[in-house]
Amino acid sequence: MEWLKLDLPDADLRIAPEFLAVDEADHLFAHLLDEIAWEVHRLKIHGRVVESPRRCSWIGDAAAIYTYSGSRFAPHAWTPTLLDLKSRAEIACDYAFNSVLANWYRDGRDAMGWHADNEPELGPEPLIASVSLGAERVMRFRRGRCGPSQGWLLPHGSLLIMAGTTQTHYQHAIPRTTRPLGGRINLTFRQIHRSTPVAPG
Ligand SMILES: O=C(O)CCC(=O)C(=O)O
Ligand SMILES: [Mn+2]
Repeated sequence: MEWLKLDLPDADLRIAPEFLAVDEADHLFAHLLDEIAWEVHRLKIHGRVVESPRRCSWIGDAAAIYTYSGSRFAPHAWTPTLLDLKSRAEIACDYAFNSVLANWYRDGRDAMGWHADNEPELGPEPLIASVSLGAERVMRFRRGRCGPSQGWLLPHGSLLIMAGTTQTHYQHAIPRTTRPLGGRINLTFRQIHRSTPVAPG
């Protein structure tokens, strides 16, 4: 499997464009569309509750409780398909995962806003393995909250690793596009080290 390094200072970004063969990626896309319990996540952004502009599902080991964008998510159980893909991502990355955030972008209007995956339960230098299936979308990175941004296309069947200090120095986003596009599923495998304590009261 060939890895390409994406050139950003103080980040560790590597992509295997052909992690999955096209036929397998096609099959997985169709299968996961059905198999995953897709939901609208309610997120707190700048103090306002908003609905995720895409469908999501938090899946993993029972203890892998994740708090992001002000909401706490208890995991759905692993499916056989996702467990198999997790093992293959673990071998490719030489890292262990206990959870995955699945996102389904139904078309170019679905998106993900600027953020860093820097929640405390991910640890200081998380390694996140991101598998993309379906329509190619651009993922943009910017230094801090307002640096100039740079984008890469994430191909069908690719595996992107975000590691080291990537989340410390950069934010990333999947912007909306008016290009007529089909659906895309993205799976970010993560290791949750401990759940965030529940606030008293
Ligand atoms: O859809 C993607 O490629 C990125 C998803 C992402 O950034 C996330 O799940 O935190
Ligand atoms: Mn992210």
